Amino acid sequence: MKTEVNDLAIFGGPPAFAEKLHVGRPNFGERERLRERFDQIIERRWFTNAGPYVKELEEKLARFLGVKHCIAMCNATIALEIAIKALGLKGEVIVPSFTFIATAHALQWQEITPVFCDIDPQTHNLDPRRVEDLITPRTTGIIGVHLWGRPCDVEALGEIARRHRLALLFDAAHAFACTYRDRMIGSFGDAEVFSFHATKFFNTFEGGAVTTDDDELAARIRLMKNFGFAGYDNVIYVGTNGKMNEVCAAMGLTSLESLDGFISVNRRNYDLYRQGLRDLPGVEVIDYDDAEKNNYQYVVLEIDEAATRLSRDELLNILWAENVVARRYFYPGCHRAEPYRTLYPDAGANLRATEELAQRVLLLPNGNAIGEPEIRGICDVVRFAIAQAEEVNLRRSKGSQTTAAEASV
Ligand code: T4K
Repeated sequence: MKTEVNDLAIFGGPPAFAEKLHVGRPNFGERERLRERFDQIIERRWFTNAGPYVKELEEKLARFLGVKHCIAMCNATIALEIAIKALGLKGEVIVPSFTFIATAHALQWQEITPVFCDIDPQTHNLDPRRVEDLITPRTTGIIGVHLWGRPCDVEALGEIARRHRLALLFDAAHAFACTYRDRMIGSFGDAEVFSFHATKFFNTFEGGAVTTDDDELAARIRLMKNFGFAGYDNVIYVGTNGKMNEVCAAMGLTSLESLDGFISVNRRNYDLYRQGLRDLPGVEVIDYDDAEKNNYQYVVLEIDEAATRLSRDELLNILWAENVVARRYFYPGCHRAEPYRTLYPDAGANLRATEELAQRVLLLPNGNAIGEPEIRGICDVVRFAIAQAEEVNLRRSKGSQTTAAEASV
């Protein structure tokens, strides 16, 4: 327990945790089931290319999500690229800047211009009122991101897309097992893309999927993720290699069996954070709508420096020194990363909510790698640091210590 400012690790005190606590520590299910499946893969000598585990995973995911087609892929970035190409997007596509860089890169990679749109500061998702202002004759589509698993305004975006005859794709990387108006995310828009990366609540080591109710689109995507092969020696389409392998599918099937457990651990942890940080002025833990299904994977704080008197970045430094590797997803916003900041140096002028949020957001560890003692310890550090804000700022302005952020993680 820290009682004076010198106890903070940033000022030389012992860190609150002996081991680093990461935001993205992977969840995993039954080890024995996974081993059995690995043995099966070796026995069968079928390692990739639409193997039996991939097919089983696709079927189970499609059923779980209530969607006609699920095409498993090697990761969500390739899945996004393929979905974008299969939808025939070109010219300009409207996307949020407040997202992981892959959403923008999947367009730029194909020489499509990502047109960055501001978010609604309440939901952190695309603001449909701003989307319409950005549509030009070159616009071919909209990509909404269900950030933190909280659904976009699917209805408003769908209505805009229909009226302007634009494709509508959702980056659902965070939104596996979440609902919008009681319906599973996965069958909205023309297609949706999930990430099953190790850091995601449901993971396949690396992986992703495109889901859609559109038969033709699904057939095109299946071809594209397999070099365009329609059978041995028969290439009928341009394609790439987006295939998921059997090891990843085995992990996916095993993770799927523990899904309810992952959600209840995340939910319990999320509630503990909310309790631990309750009534702390200037610190808000973002809400999930309890009327919907959520995976509670992301514990997202918004830090209002005017109230805490401690900046988000100073709090980050303090936490890192204590071995809590909190993250600033998605600082500084795609528009401030290369190549976008060079290509569109003035983009920030239209992205006020994005720029403000990027200064406030801080994510804390969740998942089945951490539990109650760690969460109580993290909340104690946050409370203590904020209570000592004045003293911390004074010392830091004298520049007596290096920052944790300067040290490598
Ligand atoms: N769209 C959105 C909205 C996304 O958020 C993402 C990915 C994508 C698309 C693209 O999906 P993928 O192509 O990746 O399927 C991480 C993830 O790498 C990335 O998948 C994720 N979003 C993003 C939000 O977070 P980084 O670069 O911040 O962190 P990373 O991968 O180094 O992991 C974070 C921490 O987790 C590490 O410091 C340590 C811990 N960790 C990580 C791995 C991989 C572990 O403890 N064990 C592990 O195996 O991007």
